[in-house]
Amino acid sequence: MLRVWGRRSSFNLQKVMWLVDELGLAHEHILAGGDHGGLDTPEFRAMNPHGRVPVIDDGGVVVWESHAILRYLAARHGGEQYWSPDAATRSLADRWMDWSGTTLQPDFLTGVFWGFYRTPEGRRDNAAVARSIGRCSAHFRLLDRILADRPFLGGDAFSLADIPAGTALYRYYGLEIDRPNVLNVEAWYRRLQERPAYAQHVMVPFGELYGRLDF
Ligand SMILES: N[C@@H](CCC(=O)N[C@@H](CS)C(=O)NCC(=O)O)C(=O)O
Repeated sequence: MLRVWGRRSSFNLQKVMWLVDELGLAHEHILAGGDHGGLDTPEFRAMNPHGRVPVIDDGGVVVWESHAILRYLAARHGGEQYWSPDAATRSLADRWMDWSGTTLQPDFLTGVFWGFYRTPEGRRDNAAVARSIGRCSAHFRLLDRILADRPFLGGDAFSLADIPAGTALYRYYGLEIDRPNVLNVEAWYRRLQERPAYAQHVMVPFGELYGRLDF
């Protein structure tokens, strides 16, 4: 049986649980990280030397790093919809996953979510947060142009392309920050919210993270 470690408020765990549920995989979810702890035990470090969640154990195959887990699950269990035998088709999702990890996440998750929401008010670098919010506006305007002629980031069908960037939407729209008017992104967000797996695993209240830098 597939086992998945992570806390429900973990952005990176949410990506994995979203896919696990889309694929209908039987699994055991073990709460770990944050107030649940458990990341420093020898057993956990043997699975992930970095002591971070998410981690999966799929019948003895241990994988850490959220996008590596998404690719593993898609390749192992996703069939052609999630893992095409054609390298060019796979690259349609791959590019958006890597863009999210290297561009959107640093500006949104680190710059805005950590810099603004998770940092206690008196310790915020407001100028840096404002710059990150501005870069996020540019990223979401770009996504808006991409989504003008397609329902999902990778094209006509939901795919891995939607998961990392789509996971950011719940927090992006949940913060009191300036956002651009991006109607195509909003329509995409509505389409994702209609998916039961998104509603269950991504739309998780994140109030426990307010003003907390300790995990
Ligand atoms: N690049 C890693 C980041 C892993 C990471 O930083 N995970 C956070 C949660 S999102 C964590 O383990 N934090 C410590 C904790 O929850 O106690 C990934 O994508 O999996």
